[in-house]
Amino acid sequence: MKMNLCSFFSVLLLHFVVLIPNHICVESRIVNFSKVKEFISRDDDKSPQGTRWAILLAGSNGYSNYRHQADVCHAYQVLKKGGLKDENIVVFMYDDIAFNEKNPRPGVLINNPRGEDVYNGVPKDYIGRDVNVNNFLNVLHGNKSALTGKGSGKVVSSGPNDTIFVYYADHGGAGILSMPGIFSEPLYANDFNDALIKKHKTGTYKSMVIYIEACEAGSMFEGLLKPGMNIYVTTASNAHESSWGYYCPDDVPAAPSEYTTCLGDLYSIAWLEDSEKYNMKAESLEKQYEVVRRRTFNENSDNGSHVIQYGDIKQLRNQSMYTYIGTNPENDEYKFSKIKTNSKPVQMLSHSRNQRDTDLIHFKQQYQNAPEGSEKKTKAWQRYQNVVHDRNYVDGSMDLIGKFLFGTTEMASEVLKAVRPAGQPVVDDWSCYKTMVEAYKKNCGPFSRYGLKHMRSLANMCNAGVKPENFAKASNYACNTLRKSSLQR
Ligand SMILES: *[C@@H]1O[C@H](CO)[C@@H](O)[C@H](O)[C@H]1NC(C)=O
Ligand SMILES: *[C@@H]1O[C@H](CO)[C@@H](O)[C@H](O)[C@H]1NC(C)=O
Ligand SMILES: *[C@@H]1O[C@H](CO)[C@@H](O)[C@H](O)[C@H]1NC(C)=O
Ligand SMILES: *[C@@H]1O[C@H](CO)[C@@H](O)[C@H](O)[C@H]1NC(C)=O
Ligand SMILES: CC(=O)N[C@H]1CO[C@H](CO)[C@@H](O)[C@@H]1O
Repeated sequence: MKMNLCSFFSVLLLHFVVLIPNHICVESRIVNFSKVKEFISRDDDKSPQGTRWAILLAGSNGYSNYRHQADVCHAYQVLKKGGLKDENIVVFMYDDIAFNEKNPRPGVLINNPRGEDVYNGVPKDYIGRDVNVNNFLNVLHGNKSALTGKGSGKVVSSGPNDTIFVYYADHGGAGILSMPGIFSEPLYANDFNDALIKKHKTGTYKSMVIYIEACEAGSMFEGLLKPGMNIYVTTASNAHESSWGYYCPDDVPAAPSEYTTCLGDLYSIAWLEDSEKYNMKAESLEKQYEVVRRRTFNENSDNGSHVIQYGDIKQLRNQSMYTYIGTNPENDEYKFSKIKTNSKPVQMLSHSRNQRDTDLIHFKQQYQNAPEGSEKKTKAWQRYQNVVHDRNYVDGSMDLIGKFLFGTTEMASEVLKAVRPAGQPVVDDWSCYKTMVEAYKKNCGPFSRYGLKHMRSLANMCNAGVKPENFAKASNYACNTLRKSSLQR
Protein backbone atom coordinates (compact mmCIF):
# COMPACT_ATOMS: atom_id res chain seq x y z
CA MET A 1 0.00 0.00 0.00
CA LYS A 2 1.24 3.38 -0.97
CA MET A 3 1.69 6.08 1.63
CA ASN A 4 -0.26 9.24 1.21
CA LEU A 5 2.36 11.84 0.87
CA CYS A 6 1.46 15.41 0.99
CA SER A 7 3.41 18.50 1.48
CA PHE A 8 2.25 20.38 4.46
CA PHE A 9 2.37 24.10 4.32
CA SER A 10 4.70 25.88 6.50
CA VAL A 11 3.91 29.30 7.79
CA LEU A 12 0.52 28.60 9.27
CA LEU A 13 1.57 25.39 10.75
CA LEU A 14 3.43 27.03 13.46
CA HIS A 15 0.89 26.33 16.13
CA PHE A 16 2.27 22.98 15.67
CA VAL A 17 5.11 23.61 18.03
CA VAL A 18 4.12 20.71 20.23
CA LEU A 19 5.73 18.52 17.61
CA ILE A 20 8.79 20.52 16.92
CA PRO A 21 11.66 20.04 19.32
CA ASN A 22 12.11 23.01 21.58
CA HIS A 23 15.39 24.14 20.15
CA ILE A 24 13.83 24.80 16.76
CA CYS A 25 10.57 26.02 18.18
CA VAL A 26 9.37 29.04 16.30
CA GLU A 27 6.46 31.27 17.01
CA SER A 28 5.21 33.21 14.08
CA ARG A 29 1.85 34.65 14.97
CA ILE A 30 2.43 38.25 14.28
CA VAL A 31 -0.14 40.16 16.24
CA ASN A 32 -1.06 43.77 16.58
CA PHE A 33 -1.09 44.19 20.34
CA SER A 34 -3.56 47.07 20.27
CA LYS A 35 -5.92 45.02 18.16
CA VAL A 36 -5.72 42.05 20.47
CA LYS A 37 -6.35 44.21 23.51
CA GLU A 38 -9.22 45.89 21.71
CA PHE A 39 -10.67 42.48 20.89
CA ILE A 40 -10.42 41.18 24.42
CA SER A 41 -12.03 44.20 25.95
CA ARG A 42 -14.60 44.68 23.22
CA ASP A 43 -18.06 45.05 24.32
CA ASP A 44 -20.14 43.68 21.49
CA ASP A 45 -21.95 41.32 23.76
CA LYS A 46 -23.44 43.06 26.76
CA SER A 47 -25.48 40.19 28.12
CA PRO A 48 -23.73 38.26 30.88
CA GLN A 49 -21.99 35.03 29.99
CA GLY A 50 -24.26 32.17 30.98
CA THR A 51 -23.06 28.63 31.56
CA ARG A 52 -20.85 26.96 28.97
CA TRP A 53 -22.16 23.53 28.05
CA ALA A 54 -20.52 20.93 25.86
CA ILE A 55 -21.31 17.58 24.30
CA LEU A 56 -18.32 15.55 23.11
CA LEU A 57 -19.02 12.40 21.14
CA ALA A 58 -16.73 9.76 19.64
CA GLY A 59 -18.92 7.77 17.26
CA SER A 60 -16.77 4.69 16.72
CA ASN A 61 -15.33 1.68 18.50
CA GLY A 62 -12.52 -0.76 17.74
CA TYR A 63 -8.81 -0.22 18.14
CA SER A 64 -8.33 0.85 14.51
CA ASN A 65 -10.49 3.86 15.45
CA TYR A 66 -8.29 4.79 18.43
CA ARG A 67 -8.07 8.35 17.14
CA HIS A 68 -11.73 9.33 17.61
CA GLN A 69 -11.76 8.62 21.34
CA ALA A 70 -8.32 10.22 21.64
CA ASP A 71 -9.68 13.34 19.89
CA VAL A 72 -12.69 13.47 22.20
CA CYS A 73 -10.70 12.89 25.39
CA HIS A 74 -8.29 15.60 24.29
CA ALA A 75 -11.24 17.95 23.72
CA TYR A 76 -12.40 17.24 27.27
CA GLN A 77 -8.97 18.20 28.63
CA VAL A 78 -8.99 21.46 26.65
CA LEU A 79 -12.46 22.39 27.90
CA LYS A 80 -11.61 21.42 31.45
CA LYS A 81 -8.48 23.57 31.42
CA GLY A 82 -10.61 26.25 29.80
CA GLY A 83 -12.66 26.35 32.99
CA LEU A 84 -15.74 24.33 32.10
CA LYS A 85 -17.10 22.17 34.89
CA ASP A 86 -17.60 18.42 34.64
CA GLU A 87 -21.28 18.87 35.33
CA ASN A 88 -21.51 20.87 32.10
CA ILE A 89 -19.52 18.56 29.83
CA VAL A 90 -21.25 15.42 28.57
CA VAL A 91 -18.88 12.82 27.14
CA PHE A 92 -19.91 9.97 24.86
CA MET A 93 -17.23 7.39 24.08
CA TYR A 94 -17.39 3.65 23.67
CA ASP A 95 -14.42 3.34 26.04
CA ASP A 96 -12.91 0.20 24.51
CA ILE A 97 -9.54 1.74 23.62
CA ALA A 98 -7.66 2.76 26.76
CA PHE A 99 -7.68 -0.79 28.14
CA ASN A 100 -7.73 -2.54 24.77
CA GLU A 101 -5.25 -5.43 24.67
CA LYS A 102 -3.66 -3.81 21.61
CA ASN A 103 -3.01 -0.52 23.40
CA PRO A 104 0.75 -0.42 24.09
CA ARG A 105 0.16 1.94 27.03
CA PRO A 106 -2.72 0.49 29.04
CA GLY A 107 -5.00 3.10 30.56
CA VAL A 108 -3.41 5.88 28.55
CA LEU A 109 -4.60 7.61 25.38
CA ILE A 110 -2.47 10.06 23.46
CA ASN A 111 -3.57 12.37 20.67
CA ASN A 112 -0.11 13.40 19.57
CA PRO A 113 3.14 11.38 19.26
CA ARG A 114 4.65 13.43 22.08
CA GLY A 115 1.41 14.20 23.76
CA GLU A 116 0.58 13.41 27.32
CA ASP A 117 -2.25 11.20 28.48
CA VAL A 118 -5.64 12.63 27.60
CA TYR A 119 -7.72 9.80 29.08
CA ASN A 120 -7.18 10.47 32.76
CA GLY A 121 -10.13 12.18 34.41
CA VAL A 122 -12.52 12.05 31.44
CA PRO A 123 -16.08 11.54 32.71
CA LYS A 124 -17.63 8.34 31.39
CA ASP A 125 -21.12 9.70 30.96
CA TYR A 126 -22.23 7.43 28.17
CA ILE A 127 -20.12 4.44 27.22
CA GLY A 128 -20.59 1.22 25.24
CA ARG A 129 -24.02 0.90 23.70
CA ASP A 130 -25.19 4.04 25.45
CA VAL A 131 -23.33 5.91 22.74
CA ASN A 132 -26.27 6.13 20.35
CA VAL A 133 -28.45 8.56 18.46
CA ASN A 134 -31.35 8.62 20.92
CA ASN A 135 -29.18 9.33 23.91
CA PHE A 136 -27.27 12.00 22.05
CA LEU A 137 -30.45 13.84 21.02
CA ASN A 138 -32.00 13.48 24.47
CA VAL A 139 -28.86 14.90 26.07
CA LEU A 140 -29.01 17.85 23.66
CA HIS A 141 -32.67 18.43 24.52
CA GLY A 142 -31.97 18.19 28.23
CA ASN A 143 -34.51 15.38 28.47
CA LYS A 144 -33.53 13.85 31.81
CA SER A 145 -36.45 11.45 32.03
CA ALA A 146 -35.53 9.82 28.72
CA LEU A 147 -32.09 9.05 30.13
CA THR A 148 -33.09 7.52 33.42
CA GLY A 149 -30.96 4.44 33.97
CA LYS A 150 -28.71 5.25 31.03
CA GLY A 151 -25.12 6.20 31.69
CA SER A 152 -24.63 9.04 34.14
CA GLY A 153 -27.95 10.56 33.12
CA LYS A 154 -26.19 13.89 32.63
CA VAL A 155 -27.93 16.20 30.15
CA VAL A 156 -27.51 19.71 28.79
CA SER A 157 -29.86 21.60 31.13
CA SER A 158 -29.12 24.87 29.42
CA GLY A 159 -30.95 28.15 29.84
CA PRO A 160 -31.50 31.13 27.54
CA ASN A 161 -28.18 32.81 28.38
CA ASP A 162 -26.06 29.68 27.96
CA THR A 163 -23.82 28.57 25.14
CA ILE A 164 -23.47 25.03 23.83
CA PHE A 165 -20.43 23.51 22.15
CA VAL A 166 -20.90 20.22 20.29
CA TYR A 167 -17.95 18.23 19.01
CA TYR A 168 -18.31 14.96 17.15
CA ALA A 169 -15.49 12.78 15.80
CA ASP A 170 -15.99 9.66 13.71
CA HIS A 171 -16.80 8.23 10.31
CA GLY A 172 -19.53 9.70 8.20
CA GLY A 173 -21.23 9.29 4.85
CA ALA A 174 -23.67 11.24 2.72
CA GLY A 175 -26.06 12.83 5.20
CA ILE A 176 -25.11 10.56 8.10
CA LEU A 177 -22.79 10.34 11.08
CA SER A 178 -22.00 6.87 12.41
CA MET A 179 -22.44 5.59 15.92
CA PRO A 180 -20.36 2.75 17.40
CA GLY A 181 -21.09 -0.75 16.14
CA ILE A 182 -21.87 -1.68 12.55
CA PHE A 183 -25.51 -2.43 13.32
CA SER A 184 -26.28 0.80 15.14
CA GLU A 185 -28.50 3.51 13.68
CA PRO A 186 -26.56 6.43 12.27
CA LEU A 187 -27.52 10.02 12.97
CA TYR A 188 -29.28 11.24 9.83
CA ALA A 189 -28.79 14.84 8.81
CA ASN A 190 -32.51 15.62 8.62
CA ASP A 191 -33.06 14.30 12.15
CA PHE A 192 -30.13 16.29 13.49
CA ASN A 193 -31.35 19.49 11.85
CA ASP A 194 -34.88 18.86 13.12
CA ALA A 195 -33.42 18.41 16.61
CA LEU A 196 -31.62 21.74 16.30
CA ILE A 197 -34.85 23.44 15.26
CA LYS A 198 -36.61 21.90 18.24
CA LYS A 199 -33.84 23.00 20.59
CA HIS A 200 -33.99 26.51 19.21
CA LYS A 201 -37.76 26.67 19.69
CA THR A 202 -37.40 25.86 23.38
CA GLY A 203 -35.22 28.96 23.78
CA THR A 204 -32.74 27.06 25.93
CA TYR A 205 -29.49 28.44 24.55
CA LYS A 206 -28.09 31.75 23.45
CA SER A 207 -25.82 30.42 20.75
CA MET A 208 -24.29 27.14 19.72
CA VAL A 209 -21.06 26.06 18.02
CA ILE A 210 -20.82 22.65 16.35
CA TYR A 211 -17.54 21.09 15.17
CA ILE A 212 -17.77 17.87 13.15
CA GLU A 213 -14.89 15.59 12.16
CA ALA A 214 -16.10 13.01 9.64
CA CYS A 215 -15.94 12.13 5.98
CA GLU A 216 -18.50 14.11 3.95
CA ALA A 217 -19.32 16.03 7.13
CA GLY A 218 -20.58 19.02 5.14
CA SER A 219 -23.49 16.88 3.96
CA MET A 220 -24.92 17.07 7.49
CA PHE A 221 -25.69 20.77 6.95
CA GLU A 222 -25.45 21.60 3.25
CA GLY A 223 -28.83 22.95 2.19
CA LEU A 224 -30.27 21.84 5.53
CA LEU A 225 -29.20 24.05 8.44
CA LYS A 226 -31.78 26.78 8.88
CA PRO A 227 -30.44 30.31 9.35
CA GLY A 228 -31.42 32.48 12.29
CA MET A 229 -30.97 29.90 15.04
CA ASN A 230 -27.70 31.36 16.38
CA ILE A 231 -25.79 28.25 15.37
CA TYR A 232 -22.29 28.32 13.92
CA VAL A 233 -20.79 25.15 12.43
CA THR A 234 -17.52 24.05 10.96
CA THR A 235 -17.01 20.64 9.37
CA ALA A 236 -13.75 18.81 8.65
CA SER A 237 -14.74 18.16 5.06
CA ASN A 238 -17.17 19.42 2.48
CA ALA A 239 -20.27 17.42 1.57
CA HIS A 240 -18.51 14.94 -0.71
CA GLU A 241 -14.92 14.31 0.34
CA SER A 242 -13.02 12.27 2.89
CA SER A 243 -11.63 13.68 6.09
CA TRP A 244 -8.15 12.63 7.21
CA GLY A 245 -6.53 10.65 9.97
CA TYR A 246 -3.29 12.04 11.37
CA TYR A 247 -0.26 10.89 13.36
CA CYS A 248 -0.57 7.52 11.64
CA PRO A 249 1.98 4.69 11.64
CA ASP A 250 4.85 5.37 9.24
CA ASP A 251 3.59 8.86 8.48
CA VAL A 252 5.20 12.20 9.05
CA PRO A 253 4.91 12.99 11.91
CA ALA A 254 4.43 9.34 12.85
CA ALA A 255 2.75 7.63 15.73
CA PRO A 256 5.39 5.99 17.98
CA SER A 257 6.37 2.64 16.43
CA GLU A 258 4.50 0.54 18.98
CA TYR A 259 1.21 2.06 17.79
CA THR A 260 -0.49 0.32 14.86
CA THR A 261 -3.18 2.94 14.58
CA CYS A 262 -3.59 6.67 13.90
CA LEU A 263 -3.57 8.85 17.02
CA GLY A 264 -5.69 11.70 15.74
CA ASP A 265 -7.57 13.29 12.88
CA LEU A 266 -6.28 16.27 10.98
CA TYR A 267 -9.15 18.74 11.50
CA SER A 268 -9.52 17.71 15.13
CA ILE A 269 -5.92 18.09 16.13
CA ALA A 270 -5.87 21.38 14.23
CA TRP A 271 -8.52 22.96 16.45
CA LEU A 272 -7.37 21.18 19.61
CA GLU A 273 -3.70 22.09 19.32
CA ASP A 274 -4.69 25.67 18.54
CA SER A 275 -7.12 25.89 21.45
CA GLU A 276 -4.76 24.48 24.04
CA LYS A 277 -2.01 26.87 23.11
CA TYR A 278 -3.51 30.30 22.68
CA ASN A 279 -5.54 32.73 24.66
CA MET A 280 -9.06 31.91 23.52
CA LYS A 281 -10.29 35.34 24.65
CA ALA A 282 -8.21 36.77 21.86
CA GLU A 283 -9.29 34.26 19.22
CA SER A 284 -12.54 34.67 17.32
CA LEU A 285 -14.49 31.79 15.81
CA GLU A 286 -13.46 33.13 12.41
CA LYS A 287 -9.79 33.17 13.36
CA GLN A 288 -9.87 29.58 14.53
CA TYR A 289 -11.73 28.59 11.38
CA GLU A 290 -8.97 30.17 9.33
CA VAL A 291 -6.21 28.44 11.31
CA VAL A 292 -7.95 25.07 11.10
CA ARG A 293 -8.95 25.48 7.47
CA ARG A 294 -5.38 26.12 6.39
CA ARG A 295 -3.95 23.24 8.33
CA THR A 296 -6.65 20.81 7.24
CA PHE A 297 -6.42 21.80 3.59
CA ASN A 298 -2.90 20.40 3.55
CA GLU A 299 -1.88 22.76 0.82
CA ASN A 300 -1.22 21.50 -2.68
CA SER A 301 -2.24 17.95 -2.18
CA ASP A 302 -5.37 15.92 -2.39
CA ASN A 303 -4.66 14.52 1.06
CA GLY A 304 -6.46 17.23 2.91
CA SER A 305 -10.03 18.41 3.04
CA HIS A 306 -12.01 21.63 2.89
CA VAL A 307 -13.19 22.92 6.23
CA ILE A 308 -16.57 24.56 5.67
CA GLN A 309 -18.55 27.00 7.80
CA TYR A 310 -22.33 26.77 8.04
CA GLY A 311 -25.11 28.56 9.87
CA ASP A 312 -25.14 32.12 11.17
CA ILE A 313 -21.58 32.81 10.17
CA LYS A 314 -21.81 36.59 9.85
CA GLN A 315 -23.62 37.01 13.15
CA LEU A 316 -21.35 34.80 15.23
CA ARG A 317 -17.91 34.72 13.66
CA ASN A 318 -16.59 37.67 15.68
CA GLN A 319 -17.40 36.02 18.98
CA SER A 320 -14.43 34.68 20.87
CA MET A 321 -13.73 30.99 21.23
CA TYR A 322 -13.69 31.80 24.95
CA THR A 323 -17.45 32.19 24.87
CA TYR A 324 -17.74 28.47 24.11
CA ILE A 325 -14.69 26.62 25.34
CA GLY A 326 -13.25 28.99 27.92
CA THR A 327 -9.52 29.53 28.00
CA ASN A 328 -6.58 28.16 29.94
CA PRO A 329 -5.31 31.02 32.18
CA GLU A 330 -1.76 29.81 31.56
CA ASN A 331 -2.10 31.00 27.97
CA ASP A 332 -3.29 34.50 28.86
CA GLU A 333 -0.01 36.22 28.27
CA TYR A 334 1.09 33.94 25.51
CA LYS A 335 0.86 36.34 22.62
CA PHE A 336 2.30 39.21 24.55
CA SER A 337 5.53 37.56 25.57
CA LYS A 338 6.55 35.09 22.93
CA ILE A 339 6.25 36.86 19.63
CA LYS A 340 9.35 36.74 17.51
CA THR A 341 8.71 38.62 14.36
CA ASN A 342 12.00 37.86 12.70
CA SER A 343 11.83 34.09 12.91
CA LYS A 344 11.81 32.00 9.79
CA PRO A 345 9.00 29.58 9.14
CA VAL A 346 9.77 25.92 9.55
CA GLN A 347 9.32 23.87 6.43
CA MET A 348 7.68 20.60 7.06
CA LEU A 349 6.38 17.70 5.13
CA SER A 350 3.43 16.01 6.61
CA HIS A 351 1.24 13.08 5.71
CA SER A 352 -2.31 12.26 6.56
CA ARG A 353 -4.53 9.28 5.87
CA ASN A 354 -7.90 9.00 4.26
CA GLN A 355 -10.19 8.06 7.16
CA ARG A 356 -11.68 5.34 4.98
CA ASP A 357 -8.33 3.57 4.72
CA THR A 358 -7.46 3.51 8.39
CA ASP A 359 -8.71 -0.06 8.93
CA LEU A 360 -6.41 -1.31 6.19
CA ILE A 361 -3.49 0.62 7.66
CA HIS A 362 -4.14 -0.82 11.08
CA PHE A 363 -4.29 -4.47 10.04
CA LYS A 364 -1.34 -4.11 7.71
CA GLN A 365 0.64 -2.60 10.56
CA GLN A 366 -0.40 -5.41 12.91
CA TYR A 367 0.79 -7.88 10.30
CA GLN A 368 4.11 -6.14 9.81
CA ASN A 369 4.76 -5.84 13.54
CA ALA A 370 3.98 -9.48 14.37
CA PRO A 371 6.97 -11.84 14.69
CA GLU A 372 7.75 -13.93 11.59
CA GLY A 373 5.94 -17.27 11.60
CA SER A 374 3.83 -16.46 14.67
CA GLU A 375 0.15 -17.18 15.06
CA LYS A 376 -0.33 -13.45 15.54
CA LYS A 377 1.08 -12.85 12.08
CA THR A 378 -1.23 -15.41 10.48
CA LYS A 379 -4.21 -13.86 12.24
CA ALA A 380 -3.26 -10.34 11.27
CA TRP A 381 -2.88 -11.41 7.66
CA GLN A 382 -6.32 -13.01 7.78
CA ARG A 383 -7.86 -9.84 9.17
CA TYR A 384 -6.16 -7.75 6.55
CA GLN A 385 -7.51 -10.05 3.85
CA ASN A 386 -10.98 -9.77 5.36
CA VAL A 387 -10.88 -6.00 5.15
CA VAL A 388 -9.75 -6.15 1.50
CA HIS A 389 -12.43 -8.71 0.83
CA ASP A 390 -15.13 -6.58 2.46
CA ARG A 391 -14.14 -3.60 0.39
CA ASN A 392 -14.37 -5.64 -2.82
CA TYR A 393 -17.72 -7.00 -1.77
CA VAL A 394 -19.23 -3.57 -1.09
CA ASP A 395 -17.78 -2.10 -4.31
CA GLY A 396 -18.97 -5.14 -6.28
CA SER A 397 -22.46 -5.01 -4.82
CA MET A 398 -22.91 -1.37 -5.81
CA ASP A 399 -21.73 -2.11 -9.37
CA LEU A 400 -24.23 -4.91 -9.70
CA ILE A 401 -27.09 -2.91 -8.18
CA GLY A 402 -26.37 -0.12 -10.65
CA LYS A 403 -26.36 -2.48 -13.61
CA PHE A 404 -29.55 -4.17 -12.45
CA LEU A 405 -31.39 -0.86 -12.16
CA PHE A 406 -29.98 1.14 -15.04
CA GLY A 407 -28.99 -1.48 -17.60
CA THR A 408 -25.56 -0.15 -18.47
CA THR A 409 -22.54 0.56 -16.32
CA GLU A 410 -22.21 4.02 -17.90
CA MET A 411 -25.74 5.03 -17.05
CA ALA A 412 -25.44 3.57 -13.56
CA SER A 413 -22.20 5.31 -12.86
CA GLU A 414 -23.67 8.64 -13.95
CA VAL A 415 -26.39 8.34 -11.30
CA LEU A 416 -24.36 6.65 -8.58
CA LYS A 417 -21.39 8.98 -8.73
CA ALA A 418 -23.29 12.24 -9.12
CA VAL A 419 -22.61 15.02 -6.63
CA ARG A 420 -25.23 17.71 -6.09
CA PRO A 421 -24.13 21.34 -6.24
CA ALA A 422 -23.39 23.23 -3.04
CA GLY A 423 -26.50 24.55 -1.32
CA GLN A 424 -28.55 21.45 -2.07
CA PRO A 425 -29.14 18.72 0.49
CA VAL A 426 -27.73 15.31 -0.35
CA VAL A 427 -31.24 13.89 -0.69
CA ASP A 428 -34.78 15.29 -0.83
CA ASP A 429 -36.74 12.25 0.26
CA TRP A 430 -35.19 11.10 3.55
CA SER A 431 -37.71 8.36 4.01
CA CYS A 432 -36.73 6.86 0.63
CA TYR A 433 -33.07 7.12 1.63
CA LYS A 434 -33.54 5.47 5.01
CA THR A 435 -35.61 2.67 3.47
CA MET A 436 -32.86 1.98 0.95
CA VAL A 437 -30.19 1.93 3.64
CA GLU A 438 -32.24 -0.61 5.59
CA ALA A 439 -32.82 -2.70 2.45
CA TYR A 440 -29.11 -2.74 1.72
CA LYS A 441 -28.29 -3.82 5.27
CA LYS A 442 -30.89 -6.58 5.09
CA ASN A 443 -29.78 -7.95 1.72
CA CYS A 444 -26.08 -7.26 1.76
CA GLY A 445 -25.09 -6.74 5.38
CA PRO A 446 -24.12 -3.57 7.21
CA PHE A 447 -22.05 -0.92 5.50
CA SER A 448 -18.48 -1.23 6.61
CA ARG A 449 -16.69 1.99 7.54
CA TYR A 450 -15.25 1.90 4.06
CA GLY A 451 -18.65 1.11 2.57
CA LEU A 452 -20.11 4.34 3.93
CA LYS A 453 -18.65 6.01 0.88
CA HIS A 454 -21.35 4.35 -1.23
CA MET A 455 -24.24 5.77 0.73
CA ARG A 456 -24.33 8.77 -1.56
CA SER A 457 -25.24 6.41 -4.41
CA LEU A 458 -28.37 5.42 -2.50
CA ALA A 459 -29.27 9.06 -1.96
CA ASN A 460 -28.71 9.71 -5.67
CA MET A 461 -30.99 6.85 -6.62
CA CYS A 462 -33.76 8.40 -4.52
CA ASN A 463 -33.12 11.74 -6.21
CA ALA A 464 -33.29 10.00 -9.61
CA GLY A 465 -36.70 8.56 -8.77
CA VAL A 466 -35.72 4.93 -8.12
CA LYS A 467 -38.37 3.35 -5.87
CA PRO A 468 -37.10 1.80 -2.63
CA GLU A 469 -38.82 -1.50 -3.49
CA ASN A 470 -36.92 -1.68 -6.77
CA PHE A 471 -33.70 -0.93 -4.94
CA ALA A 472 -34.55 -3.73 -2.53
CA LYS A 473 -34.93 -6.15 -5.45
CA ALA A 474 -31.68 -4.97 -6.97
CA SER A 475 -29.69 -5.30 -3.75
CA ASN A 476 -31.17 -8.71 -3.10
CA TYR A 477 -30.15 -9.85 -6.58
CA ALA A 478 -26.70 -8.27 -6.39
CA CYS A 479 -25.68 -9.63 -3.03
CA ASN A 480 -27.07 -13.10 -3.69
CA THR A 481 -25.07 -13.18 -6.90
CA LEU A 482 -21.93 -12.10 -5.08
CA ARG A 483 -22.42 -14.64 -2.34
CA LYS A 484 -22.82 -17.41 -4.89
CA SER A 485 -19.62 -16.34 -6.57
CA SER A 486 -16.34 -16.79 -4.79
CA LEU A 487 -16.67 -13.43 -3.05
CA GLN A 488 -18.36 -14.97 -0.03
CA ARG A 489 -18.51 -12.46 2.77
C1 LIG B 1 -2.94 48.10 15.30
O1 LIG B 1 -4.29 48.21 15.69
C2 LIG B 1 -4.69 49.56 16.02
C3 LIG B 1 -6.10 49.49 16.59
O2 LIG B 1 -6.96 48.75 15.77
C4 LIG B 1 -4.58 50.41 14.78
O3 LIG B 1 -4.96 51.75 15.08
C5 LIG B 1 -3.15 50.37 14.27
O4 LIG B 1 -3.05 51.07 13.06
C6 LIG B 1 -2.69 48.92 14.07
N1 LIG B 1 -1.28 48.92 13.75
C7 LIG B 1 -0.81 48.27 12.68
C8 LIG B 1 0.68 48.32 12.52
O5 LIG B 1 -1.52 47.65 11.91
C1 LIG C 1 -30.37 36.13 31.25
O1 LIG C 1 -29.74 37.40 31.20
C2 LIG C 1 -30.61 38.48 31.42
C3 LIG C 1 -29.82 39.78 31.33
O2 LIG C 1 -29.27 39.92 30.07
C4 LIG C 1 -31.26 38.38 32.79
O3 LIG C 1 -32.20 39.42 32.95
C5 LIG C 1 -31.97 37.05 32.90
O4 LIG C 1 -32.45 36.88 34.23
C6 LIG C 1 -31.02 35.90 32.57
N1 LIG C 1 -31.77 34.66 32.57
C7 LIG C 1 -31.37 33.57 33.21
C8 LIG C 1 -32.27 32.41 33.12
O5 LIG C 1 -30.33 33.55 33.85
C1 LIG D 1 -38.38 13.08 26.66
O1 LIG D 1 -38.23 11.74 26.25
C2 LIG D 1 -39.39 10.95 26.43
C3 LIG D 1 -39.03 9.52 26.11
O2 LIG D 1 -38.36 9.43 24.89
C4 LIG D 1 -40.50 11.51 25.56
O3 LIG D 1 -41.68 10.75 25.74
C5 LIG D 1 -40.75 12.96 25.95
O4 LIG D 1 -41.70 13.53 25.08
C6 LIG D 1 -39.46 13.76 25.88
N1 LIG D 1 -39.70 15.08 26.42
C7 LIG D 1 -39.37 16.17 25.76
C8 LIG D 1 -39.63 17.46 26.44
O5 LIG D 1 -38.89 16.15 24.63
C1 LIG E 1 -16.24 41.48 12.71
O1 LIG E 1 -14.85 41.70 12.61
C2 LIG E 1 -14.46 42.25 11.37
C3 LIG E 1 -12.94 42.26 11.29
O2 LIG E 1 -12.36 42.52 12.53
C4 LIG E 1 -15.08 43.65 11.23
O3 LIG E 1 -14.72 44.21 10.00
C5 LIG E 1 -16.59 43.53 11.32
O4 LIG E 1 -17.18 44.78 11.32
C6 LIG E 1 -17.01 42.77 12.58
N1 LIG E 1 -18.44 42.48 12.49
C7 LIG E 1 -19.26 42.60 13.52
C8 LIG E 1 -20.67 42.18 13.27
O5 LIG E 1 -18.90 42.98 14.61
C1 LIG F 1 -4.91 8.66 -1.00
C2 LIG F 1 -4.43 9.89 -1.70
O1 LIG F 1 -5.21 10.70 -2.10
N1 LIG F 1 -3.11 10.00 -1.84
C3 LIG F 1 -2.51 11.12 -2.53
C4 LIG F 1 -1.83 12.03 -1.54
O2 LIG F 1 -1.11 13.04 -2.21
C5 LIG F 1 -0.12 12.59 -3.09
C6 LIG F 1 0.62 13.78 -3.63
O3 LIG F 1 -0.23 14.86 -3.83
C7 LIG F 1 -0.77 11.74 -4.19
O4 LIG F 1 0.22 11.23 -5.06
C8 LIG F 1 -1.53 10.59 -3.54
O5 LIG F 1 -2.22 9.85 -4.51
